[in-house]
Amino acid sequence: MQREKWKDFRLYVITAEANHPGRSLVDVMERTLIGGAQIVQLRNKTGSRAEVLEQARSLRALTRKYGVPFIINDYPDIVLETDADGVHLGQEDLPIGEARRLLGPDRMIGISTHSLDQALKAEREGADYIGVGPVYPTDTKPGRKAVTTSYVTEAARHVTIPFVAIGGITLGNVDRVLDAGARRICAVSAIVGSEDPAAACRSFLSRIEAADAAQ
Ligand code: 3NM
Repeated sequence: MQREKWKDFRLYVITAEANHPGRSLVDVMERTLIGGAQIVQLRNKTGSRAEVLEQARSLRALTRKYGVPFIINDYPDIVLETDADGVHLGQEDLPIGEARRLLGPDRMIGISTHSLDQALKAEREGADYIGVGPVYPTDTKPGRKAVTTSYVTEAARHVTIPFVAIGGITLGNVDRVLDAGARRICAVSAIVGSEDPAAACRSFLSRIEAADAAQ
């Protein structure tokens, strides 16, 4: 299956335009790819469908140039229209089975989870990966209670599909998240809001690699 080949990512980056006023989406995301981002998600919770479609087209072309999978938050129709590699769902979005029916066997389906019960349900329903978070409180997804590193440890023990720790992760706390058992990290504001997104990606990757080597 085509989607199997994308599961090896370690560093997952999500767009967040509010974090880089005055700098273009494509420019900032290209910098993350130069720095080694291994999967890119377009997340636009406020724009129109037309805007999301336009951004998806640009990021599809960019990620293809770097050979990196491209995921879109919601909008399975735009996934198909732009030939993206998958969709990312929230707990309130369409069910995984419905997304699979729409997208077929070759595209990835990821879903945000905030408890082990949700993680195990996602696994049973055929998700390709899950998000585990928010590990720490974050302004990028306000109003959601932090799950702390104890959920990361539970996921590491009980979840068999790839899981990516997310939410409030910075270079200042990523080692604690890795120590708790994460091997895939998503950082948003700490990367796209950084002065130098490429350098931020390189730093995150070297921390993840160090944790791997210490295992
Ligand atoms: N999803 P930052 S936390 C988009 O827990 C998103 O499901 C989360 O951004 C979840 O790295 C989050 O800036 C925001 O905290 C992550």
